[in-house]
Amino acid sequence: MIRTVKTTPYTDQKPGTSGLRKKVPVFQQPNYVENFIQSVFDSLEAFQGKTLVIGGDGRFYNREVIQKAIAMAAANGFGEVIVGQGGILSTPAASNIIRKYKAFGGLVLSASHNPGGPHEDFGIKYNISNGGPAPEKVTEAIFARSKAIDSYKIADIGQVDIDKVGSVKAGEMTVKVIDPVADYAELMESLFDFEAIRTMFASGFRMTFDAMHAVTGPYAKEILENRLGAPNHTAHNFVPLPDFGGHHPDPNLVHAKHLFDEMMRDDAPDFGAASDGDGDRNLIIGNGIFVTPSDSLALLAANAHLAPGYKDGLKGIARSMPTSAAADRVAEKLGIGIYETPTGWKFFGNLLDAGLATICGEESAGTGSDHVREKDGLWAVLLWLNILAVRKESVKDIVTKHWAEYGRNYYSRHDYEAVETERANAVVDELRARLSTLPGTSLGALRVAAADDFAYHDPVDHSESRNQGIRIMFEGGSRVVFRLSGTGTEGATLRVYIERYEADPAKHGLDTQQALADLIVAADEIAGITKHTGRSKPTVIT
Ligand code: VG1
Ligand code: CO
Repeated sequence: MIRTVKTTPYTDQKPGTSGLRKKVPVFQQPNYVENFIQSVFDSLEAFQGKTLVIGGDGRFYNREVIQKAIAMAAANGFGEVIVGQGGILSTPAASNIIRKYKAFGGLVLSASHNPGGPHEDFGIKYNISNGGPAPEKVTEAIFARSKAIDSYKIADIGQVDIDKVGSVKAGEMTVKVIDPVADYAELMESLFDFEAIRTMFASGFRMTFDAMHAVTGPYAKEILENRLGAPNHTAHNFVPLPDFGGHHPDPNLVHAKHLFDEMMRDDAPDFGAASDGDGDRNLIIGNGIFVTPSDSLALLAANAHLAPGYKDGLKGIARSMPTSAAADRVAEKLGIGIYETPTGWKFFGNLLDAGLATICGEESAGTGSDHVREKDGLWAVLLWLNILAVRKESVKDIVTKHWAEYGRNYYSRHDYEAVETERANAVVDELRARLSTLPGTSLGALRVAAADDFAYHDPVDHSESRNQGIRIMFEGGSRVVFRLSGTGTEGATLRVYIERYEADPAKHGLDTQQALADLIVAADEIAGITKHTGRSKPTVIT
């Protein structure tokens, strides 16, 4: 039986950088989830009888929301739901399923790298038929609808068994429960030289992978250990837990510090990697060297042709604006296009669909390609492994040779988390007001060459996205960028991105924070971070 239930709108269901993210108790308010899902469905057209993919990263509240989503999909007229067994689908796997089975779209349940548990974070994101996050036009329509919604539709179908692979009926609709890993593993085999990687492992190559008790555990076990022959125990923390074992499933130098420490030891393995809550981010550390995500993007682009899936070369590279310009130099050398987009994977979709870019990346540990329409943590790890298997050099050698050839972009991001929203807004508003007066001014030895608030003109659909981050460019190519996070759930997070280019190989061995020291001081001076936020140092440095 289909019921139409009366409801009243919530005013805060505005999707951010990557879907709607809130604390679990917010999602647990009466009809909160239902309102949002109905707002998504109401913003779509002509999905009757079509397929909806549903999956999540296994965090607390995942199963409850999946049951609601299935019952609402049935009531709203979808013909079929494809759901990962146990409600599990990594974000890139969900993107693949949408594309492979030509679904109308998908609901991806995740708050990514944010912690999980009864008092932590949850999230819902809608992906369109290309497998990618809904573009701004759609998320704006969803938000508008959520402010006016007065009812939702739900089918009384009881609990659907999502733990057994196979098909069941939910009213008129079919629910197909699939193995979350198989299709994804097959896709990876089609892109990379598994034989070469197997040979490398067989000859003693040592790797450590931290799944952080998040969604990539089952994927890493199957692909790295079962299919590529890496020794048992290569994947750590591989059982997904609803609270990620009480940790932040964020693969950065703070939350995966143990991995960094292990990789800096004399007897470190050859290769260390980790992924985040929903499996779309990656951390890459070689024996004795951390590879910044911006460098990793550049390196992967420069070497991608060594993997079978990219042997014909790249069409272009896209990076988010705050990501370092290391990839630009690679694009230049390859004679291919380089695109600079606002933060968030949704802006890459059009470039990938139009065949303008093949590889995309963000400084926040996201890299991916046109194989799906999301960033993809294990994909980046496997491309690295493929490159290592072909080049037969250490990560450190590959990175230092890359710097010698292209120069090094020293890069770091400083986050000030959970700042009072008004204080964080004050930083940005004040900066914005001063933009036109900054060029020509000096801070110590640094002279401001240009300053603006980044705006993006999409070359494919010609949409405009304004106010995407404040850029202060210095003479000589250094820059600092300021923007507010669109994924946090507590106050505001101010992100400061700092970059300096160094062409001289004799100066490539500096400590990153030291190499950026004058820019860090300048950033605080220009933006008055300490003055406005009362913070004397960042919460997280990556
Ligand atoms: C952050 C990152 C951004 C990334 C987004 C989603 O957004 O900076 O690069 O695309 O998270 O990634 P923000 O607005 O907080 O800076 V994930 O792995 O959280 O889906
Ligand atoms: Co993520």
